[in-house]
Amino acid sequence: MKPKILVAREVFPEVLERLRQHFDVDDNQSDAVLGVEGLKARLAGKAGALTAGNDPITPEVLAAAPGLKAVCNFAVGYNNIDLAACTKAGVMATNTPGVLDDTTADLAWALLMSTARSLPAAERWLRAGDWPGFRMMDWLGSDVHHATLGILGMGRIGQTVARRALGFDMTVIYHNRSRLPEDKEAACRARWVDKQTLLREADFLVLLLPYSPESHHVIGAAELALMKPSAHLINVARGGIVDDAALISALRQRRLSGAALDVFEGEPKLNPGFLELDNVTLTPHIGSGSRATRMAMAMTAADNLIAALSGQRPPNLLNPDAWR
Ligand code: 8YV
Repeated sequence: MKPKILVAREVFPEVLERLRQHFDVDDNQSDAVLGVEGLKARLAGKAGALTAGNDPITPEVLAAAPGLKAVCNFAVGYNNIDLAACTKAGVMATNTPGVLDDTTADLAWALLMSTARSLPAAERWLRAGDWPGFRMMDWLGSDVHHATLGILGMGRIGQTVARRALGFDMTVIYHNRSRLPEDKEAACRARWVDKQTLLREADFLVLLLPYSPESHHVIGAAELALMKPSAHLINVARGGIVDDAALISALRQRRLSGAALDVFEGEPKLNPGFLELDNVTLTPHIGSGSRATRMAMAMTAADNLIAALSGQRPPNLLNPDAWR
């Protein structure tokens, strides 16, 4: 008999097909968000699960699924998974590092360019029929070329964003708990600085750190106050890293020129303050959203699950202590 698994969200048919070769699959192609109660009900009797970054794998969910051996996120972030609780329950947890670096870095750049030149607001203005023709003073943006790019969180995606800055002749500075080895710094022509220097000097500050209790509100009122009034903030990492209320206040008072955000505190709900502002670009958590990358993420998660339930160590195991 094949092991039973849950695919907690909609995935490509090719992924389901691959999983069905190995498992008895309970799918959720209607894509209803299951939440804690839904997961508890659907995970009972299952040996494994493919989950999205917003499926909460809590101690309560784990307690309802005593047969569970592996939870494989199709996301690089795993703040939805209580890793310590998984380890305690002997459940392997995996993520999908690497496959989404370029696509997420591309979106970071799209947002950076977008906020630099107020593209969404300018387009709304044009669509509304408000464009009277050329005027010298309309939509005066910020130059990206030769500006200083600051990156907070210099993992794989941060480095990928940095390498793209070369084409814009930018100065690149970064802050990370640990400094990159010299060859990696050289590859992205980036210089390590302390956090205060990063905040003070960046013309464009891109956030690329994982969410955890330590990174909660890493950018709040005090940090925003250190930034140049001409600067732009770009967040493609996680909601909660930025104090959204403090950001709205800074943008409203033009203490910060602009922001571009793909992630929000409490998403998919949005602080309504954002909607009143023209100096913010808003996208619905689409950092990894190219067809090829989403397919690679889902297939990577499937590979992890197949390995985990066939007695092999999954390639992207997050909690080695759960490996039996
Ligand atoms: C996912 C993400 O789209 O990988 C991550 O951490 O935030 C996104 O790429 C999302 O979490 C769906 O699982």
